Amino acid sequence: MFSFFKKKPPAAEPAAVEAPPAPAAPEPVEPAGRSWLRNPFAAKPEAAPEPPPAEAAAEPVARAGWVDRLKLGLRKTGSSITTVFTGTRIDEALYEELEEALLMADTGVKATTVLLDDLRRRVKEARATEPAAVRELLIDAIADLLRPLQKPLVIGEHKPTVVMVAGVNGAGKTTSIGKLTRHLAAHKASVLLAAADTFRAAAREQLAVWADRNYVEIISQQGGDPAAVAFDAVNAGRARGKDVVLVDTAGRLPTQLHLMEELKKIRRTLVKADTAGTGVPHEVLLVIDGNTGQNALMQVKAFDDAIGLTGLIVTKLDGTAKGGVLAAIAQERPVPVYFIGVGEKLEDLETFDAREFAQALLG
Ligand SMILES: Nc1nc2c(ncn2[C@@H]2O[C@H](COP(=O)(O)OP(=O)(O)OP(=O)(O)O)[C@@H](O)[C@H]2O)c(=O)[nH]1
Ligand SMILES: [Mg+2]
Repeated sequence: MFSFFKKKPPAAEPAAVEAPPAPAAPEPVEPAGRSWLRNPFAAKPEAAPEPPPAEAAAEPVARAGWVDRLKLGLRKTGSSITTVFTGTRIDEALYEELEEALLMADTGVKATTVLLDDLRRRVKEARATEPAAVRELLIDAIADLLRPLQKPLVIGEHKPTVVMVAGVNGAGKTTSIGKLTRHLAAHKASVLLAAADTFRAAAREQLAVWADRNYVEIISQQGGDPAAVAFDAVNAGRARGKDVVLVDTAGRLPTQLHLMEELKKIRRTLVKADTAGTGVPHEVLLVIDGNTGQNALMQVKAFDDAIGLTGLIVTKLDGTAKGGVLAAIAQERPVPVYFIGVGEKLEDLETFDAREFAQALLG
């Protein structure tokens, strides 16, 4: 699974979990040299003990480059917040400046208030006297606020695991699906793509390119009903014994009510295709563009209300993104963030770590 342990249906393989990376034979590392995706699909030693927690020893090294890219992307936010701590005193002016900087970083009024209250409490408790110490305490406060969003995407519990992907136009849905496919395929998970964006030929072609590149199959239909494509894909995924079915959908705004109805229909149809009653779709992901600021929170709420989200992928945190919106999401609609996109390249998709993000946010 896209997490750090494997679950399988109990009857098929009781208590089967992924083996921990033994020191003598470490987990195979993908070409890009990262280790965040453990292979749940490769054969494992019979008497494998329980796996260690996600933070295996090699993890910090493997993730270092990604954190740097994230820092670079969030540098504007980082510098405007850290400027607040360059003074010599912890006073009301500092808190006021900080409030302004957090609001500018898209943190939103509610999360900003919560963070500032929490920070004041931490400063008091730690008896901090230097503004620099406040910066460290703010990292702690943000990390704690974001922690409920830190959750791995689980692949492997059901066969196939059906993942529906939605979002506004151009958020990065298809690219993120491509990256996920690449990583899943590289780790021997068999993937089937569903081009449930049937209206634009370019959309189908874009997904087909990803399918070709990764040697995975695709279910596609010109101008057909997106829900029918999704339905076919689940059946085909089951018949062909695929591990994962990724359903790409057309971009739409929450205000386009007929398109939101279509999205609900795709979801309902996926449920109907679930003849084995395993809970299809197992994951309903929203892809949000990290640059959309507070609007991203509105998107999360609207799509969650419409189709019941299980996770988020936040893309484009490498550009001019401010990043604070994750705090707003954590405060107001805590849907887990499975992945962060920090570029257009394959390796620019990483799992979300609350503390790393808080550190990157504060430069
Ligand atoms: N810089 C950057 N660009 C990204 C990232 N993710 C996606 N993109 C780019 O964003 C643009 C749109 O990506 P798509 O994957 O086509 O977006 P989509 O949500 O599928 O778009 P529609 O299907 O048209 O709604 C492309 O140019 C991608 O290369 C990212 O993390 N960082
Ligand atoms: Mg697309």
